[in-house]
Amino acid sequence: MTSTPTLIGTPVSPFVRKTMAVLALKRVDYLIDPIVPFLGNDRFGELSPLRRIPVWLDDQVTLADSTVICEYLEETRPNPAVLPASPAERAAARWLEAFADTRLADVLIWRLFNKAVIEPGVWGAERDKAAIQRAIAHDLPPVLDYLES
Ligand SMILES: N[C@@H](CCC(=O)N[C@@H](CS)C(=O)NCC(=O)O)C(=O)O
Repeated sequence: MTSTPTLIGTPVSPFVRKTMAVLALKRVDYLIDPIVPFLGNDRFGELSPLRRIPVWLDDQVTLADSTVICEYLEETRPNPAVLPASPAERAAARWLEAFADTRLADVLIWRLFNKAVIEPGVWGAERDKAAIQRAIAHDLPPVLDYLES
């Protein structure tokens, strides 16, 4: 008998939510262990050597990257597909994913959410309003313009 897979990571993370969206589209049964990565214990460090979420655990694999997890889900559960059929459209979809995982995440998670929520809420630092304003006014518009285009 196979055990129910587990997704480790709080849905506050967009990388966890990306993986949850693919799991929902594919109607996969799984358990969620909604940990906050900064507070993860030694066991978390063993499962996720970069100490990042999400982590996927099933009878076959332990994976600690959302893109790798989603590709694994696509290959092991091909219907319904989340990627388009043609190579060009698949590549375009993968590029949007890569852009979102890097530049969009850098601005939204690290420059904005980190300054507005994590630093004051988790680490007790003073909220850096100038940095937040800079991210909203300067860093975010070109990223959203590119996605709109
Ligand atoms: N490339 C990774 C990035 C995951 C990532 O950066 N997750 C953040 C939460 S949004 C995290 O775990 N951060 C913890 C840390 O940086 O210590 C993926 O796609 O899974």
